[in-house]
Amino acid sequence: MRRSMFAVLLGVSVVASGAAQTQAPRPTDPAKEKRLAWFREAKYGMFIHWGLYAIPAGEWHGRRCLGLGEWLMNRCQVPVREYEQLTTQFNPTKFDPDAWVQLAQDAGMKYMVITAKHHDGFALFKSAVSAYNVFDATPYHKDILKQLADACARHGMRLGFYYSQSQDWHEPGGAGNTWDFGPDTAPDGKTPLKKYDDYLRSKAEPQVKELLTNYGPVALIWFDTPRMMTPERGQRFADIVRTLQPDTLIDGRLGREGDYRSTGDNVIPSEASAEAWETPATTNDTWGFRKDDTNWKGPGQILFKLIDIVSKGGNYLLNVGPMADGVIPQIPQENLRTVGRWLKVNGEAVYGSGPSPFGDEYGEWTSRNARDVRGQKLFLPDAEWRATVKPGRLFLTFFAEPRVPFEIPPFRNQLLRAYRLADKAPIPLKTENGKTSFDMPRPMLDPMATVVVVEFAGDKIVR
Ligand code: H79
Repeated sequence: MRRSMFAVLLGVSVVASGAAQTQAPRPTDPAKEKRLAWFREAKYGMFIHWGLYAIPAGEWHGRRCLGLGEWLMNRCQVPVREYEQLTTQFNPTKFDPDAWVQLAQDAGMKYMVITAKHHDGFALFKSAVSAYNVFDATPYHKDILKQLADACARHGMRLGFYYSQSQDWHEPGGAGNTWDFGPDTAPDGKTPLKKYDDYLRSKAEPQVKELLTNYGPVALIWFDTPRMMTPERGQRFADIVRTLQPDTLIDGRLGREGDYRSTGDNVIPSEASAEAWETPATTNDTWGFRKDDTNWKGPGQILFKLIDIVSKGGNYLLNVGPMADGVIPQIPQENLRTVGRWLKVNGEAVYGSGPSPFGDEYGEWTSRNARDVRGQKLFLPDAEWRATVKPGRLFLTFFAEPRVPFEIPPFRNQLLRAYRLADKAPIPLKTENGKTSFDMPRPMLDPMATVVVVEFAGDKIVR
């Protein structure tokens, strides 16, 4: 059942103007598509950035280190020997893995991805490869990943691991630590000045093996910032993953092609695409906890981004940054649960749904000569409504009351009926001059977002 539905979803043609349309269709790899089936259904996952950096939380000995919380060691140029001292303070007595998984489930998230090792090099798991890990180096003396993996198994939640394969500021051979170990490369930007392959072979590769051996099924490995990675180096990691767990997905930042495309951090593309992709994103302006960052995205913003992404064929991997004691800050918890309550009622528009058969609703490219900071033509987004599809059903999610009447963009299939998803209240369709429209009952049932389902004849929309 699951697979046949997936096949139908794949058949949905993606209508997108501009760049996406000019891309040649990629040859499909059946093994890859099979691995991706759950991912394409899931749509929404929880990212967790947690590590030693949650202790200083953006401040080093009274000095603020601006930027991302997990980048503190880099931004304040903290020497390895000093930063390592944080291990003596890592003792998250309030860490409750079941509570984290429960939050993800309440939020409507279908997978979780946690930082097994971030750029600072500290492992949240017991490792025979390096003693710089939570089990061997801290008074807590327990394996975080093992506890979370067990909780995920108990609750039927998929779990993936973020692993910084290239940057490792703790190791002389790893990329990134210029303040202790000098520049990574010669001025040509390519020739390593460090024993980079020794680091890969002695730490990164064997630790990835540990992750794929000791924690049960691993949904995905989330590699990041492939500095100095070449296709050959990337292939060594891919071989480890495929050999140990052939179903584990590889994200888009390994340095060799992955199973899906990762956008830039917090970047949502302007248009749909048929290939699998994922946006990693923050709930405030940092990944790792910072005590001074209270710029939380509200539930309405989070929900819009989720639906926007799903309507473009992607997944939303939304981050939380637990505090040093193991507790996820209350405000994002509440915001995620608010979105989760909406998904309990309206989840059919999201899980397993394909991208919009239209595309004009995303907005339009400016007709003027305005450019963004990267010199790209400006896209002027619209945020009134988004469309997602399942066989025979079109979901129109409204974030604001539509102009009355709302005109359904034309397609050939016969329209059967329309109703509000939340309470199944019928919505009369009016057809005039070949154009079908409806009046959204006012006020909108749910001002955050209200879904209208339009049933049509046939499985997929033909325009
Ligand atoms: O794990 C999260 C980030 O830490 C990681 N990717 C997400 C998922 C990431 N690594 N690198 N980057 C993101 C790009 C980093 C850019 C910056 Fe900086 C870090 C801007 C400010 C701090 C590097 C240091 C560039 C300027 C200063």
